[in-house]
Amino acid sequence: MNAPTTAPLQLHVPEPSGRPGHETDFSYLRVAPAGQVRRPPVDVLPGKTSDLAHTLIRVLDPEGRAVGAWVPEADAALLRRGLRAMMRTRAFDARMLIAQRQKKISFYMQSLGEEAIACAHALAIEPGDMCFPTYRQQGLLLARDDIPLVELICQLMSNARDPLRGRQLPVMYSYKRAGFFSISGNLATQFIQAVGWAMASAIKGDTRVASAWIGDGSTAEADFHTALTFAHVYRAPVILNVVNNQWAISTFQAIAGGEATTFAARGVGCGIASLRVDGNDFLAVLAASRWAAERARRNLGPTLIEWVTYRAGPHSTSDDPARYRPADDWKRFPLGDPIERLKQHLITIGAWSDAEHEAAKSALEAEVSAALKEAERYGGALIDNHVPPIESMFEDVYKDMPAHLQQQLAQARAEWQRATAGGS
Ligand SMILES: Cc1ncc(C[n+]2csc(CCOP(=O)(O)OP(=O)(O)O)c2C)c(N)n1
Ligand SMILES: [Mg+2]
Repeated sequence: MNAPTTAPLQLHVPEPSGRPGHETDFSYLRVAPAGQVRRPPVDVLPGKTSDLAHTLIRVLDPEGRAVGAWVPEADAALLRRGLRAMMRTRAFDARMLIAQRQKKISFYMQSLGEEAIACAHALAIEPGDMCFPTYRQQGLLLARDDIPLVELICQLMSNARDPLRGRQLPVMYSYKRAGFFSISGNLATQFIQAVGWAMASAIKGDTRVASAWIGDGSTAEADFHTALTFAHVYRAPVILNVVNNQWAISTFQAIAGGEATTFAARGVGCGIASLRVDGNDFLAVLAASRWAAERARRNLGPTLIEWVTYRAGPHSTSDDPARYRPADDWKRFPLGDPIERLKQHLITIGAWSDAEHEAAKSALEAEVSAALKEAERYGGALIDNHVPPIESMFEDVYKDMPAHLQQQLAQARAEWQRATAGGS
């Protein structure tokens, strides 16, 4: 007897629900109304957070009111500070994008549309905690008053005042004093580094916690899964942030596994308490970040948070999103614009006005322009062909330069002199 016929096997290849010229259907997002999701105590067992990993924690309702169990304690002064941090980040990004187009800097990456995540998180962690950011968390630095804008721009220009002395790509900052670990371009390395740092903090009996950052696309890297295993097994004091901005350059988040389940659900599967949060809701980000930081600091273990947001700009200055998604996607994104939403909330509670908003916007734009002007005075790789001294290739690796590097430095100096003298 013949076996019953079956259809040929085929693979499922996820596709975005929108493409250029055809609107995105955002119903795939699994959005919950504001105020609907429960807030468990911070010592909840990880396995009991499964529902929180499949829904969406939101605080701000469509009218700008803060509702539900996740409303954080935050006075108007703190919220105005948060709004200013987001506006400053956006003003900085916008001006640096223009500077790249003007060929003052070679490369830039914006965080347009995602500002609430880093800016609110910065207000939820403590001095001494260490973030392991990707290139899209500049808000962690711009939310602070102790990192001069001029210095950031000098890094972008690789000029004489670049604190990293031209050794890092533009935007790959490093600020130990601000708890901002050197950015690595190798995606997902942040996760294993952060978990290792958090484990070391616990081994030393310290009180500082780590915060790891990764994008939706990068969760497909093995490092992500290795980090979850170590964080779970040793209950490392770490916050595991997954920024799901829907895109990894031109690849839709479903290709990294966001279609049949959520990124937050990865955490629960690994025995890690997990939340899925509206990343464009400043109050929700503040509340969830505090919840996770408290768990880490009280030695209750790691928390994974999926921040749902939208990468409103191109991936970088080298990308053209009009080729792979509808141009008006961000305007139609159901979670809106984080700045507009917090502004509306502050106006609703009588702590802000349109006039104050416009004045703050102009002042921040002026601050960024003045900083750019000053940074330009120190030259730059594209402005005056600034080349760092050859010694800088050999310095800062060892405390005392070993003999073999001293020899190589002498040789490099001699060859550099010959090459530059030989041109005439
Ligand atoms: C290990 C590794 N693979 C590939 C790249 C190239 N790359 C740089 S950014 C990027 C997309 C990352 O997307 P996602 O993780 O979603 O972060 P997003 O840019 O959206 O913030 C890729 C593939 C890289 N830098 N490192
Ligand atoms: Mg992404």
